[in-house]
Amino acid sequence: MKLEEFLKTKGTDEQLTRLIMLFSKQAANIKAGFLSARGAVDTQNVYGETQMALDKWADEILIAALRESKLVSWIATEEQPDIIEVEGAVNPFGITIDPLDGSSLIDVNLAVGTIVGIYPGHVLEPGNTMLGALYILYGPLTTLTYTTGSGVHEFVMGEDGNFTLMQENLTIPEGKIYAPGALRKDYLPYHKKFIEQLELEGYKLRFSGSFVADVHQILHKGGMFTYPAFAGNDTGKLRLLFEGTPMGKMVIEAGGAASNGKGNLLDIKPTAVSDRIPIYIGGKKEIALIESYTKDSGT
Ligand code: AFP
Repeated sequence: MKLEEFLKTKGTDEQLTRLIMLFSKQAANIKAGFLSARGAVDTQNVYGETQMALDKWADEILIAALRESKLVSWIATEEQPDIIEVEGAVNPFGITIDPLDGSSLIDVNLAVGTIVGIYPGHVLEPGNTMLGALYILYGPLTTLTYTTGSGVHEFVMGEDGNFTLMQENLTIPEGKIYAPGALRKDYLPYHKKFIEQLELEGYKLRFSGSFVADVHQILHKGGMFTYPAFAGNDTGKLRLLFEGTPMGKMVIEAGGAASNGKGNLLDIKPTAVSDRIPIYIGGKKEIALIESYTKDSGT
């Protein structure tokens, strides 16, 4: 079944359907850019990182498409310092976009993705107010996975650029994969204990440098992803709004959990678009374990 038909049969709100379809239509454009926009450009984003040409490309085409559609009032993207307000928008929706997560992997041809969070209004609100989330993964196949609060559903792009249902009602299985970010030498004691426990239980290491690809794998195979706080850095590396919240929403809707190590990631109200946060995402069992270790440590 095609994506649009599926959204209709699920009774998805008409404006949300249009928004999800807009992103699905941009997937082929972004893929086309993989061939034409390679290499780095010498500008920096708000985090002081050098932007790859393709990040800019994806950022620009998504913002242009959203502006033209007038489907959302607010657009926050990882590549822009300020939240964009859309003149004459027909919906009060706010949207967060990581145009190309894992961009350091582009030049070595590994999987990267676009992550989107959808809010009923402004985006500086806790994730539990979200209307939905989606991500597009550009791997050997291009897939689109979305939730609007009634299941997590996955689609695959065909040669014509349209998406067809691959898996309905995805649920995270029990599994033994762990994807740990940060350097082991910098682990804080409660985190070290957690990772050692997983290793003792036979968890296998799978960390690619693309959060969206790693969480996608865990959604299918079970286990957990973490980019923790570490020595000298109490927020970790990943962004709450662009990475943690939307992928957290996805995994929670699939029966898993998402945490900052102390509590639900979706309960946290951002203070700024640039907020970073320690992240633990995956199975309920693993997230309960790290939260118990954090609590015991009095952190
Ligand atoms: P980019 O989108 O800038 O490539 O960042 C990737 C990322 O935020 C996330 O996708 C990875 O899990 C993480 O960084 C990798 O970080 P390290 O390079 O520190 O392992």
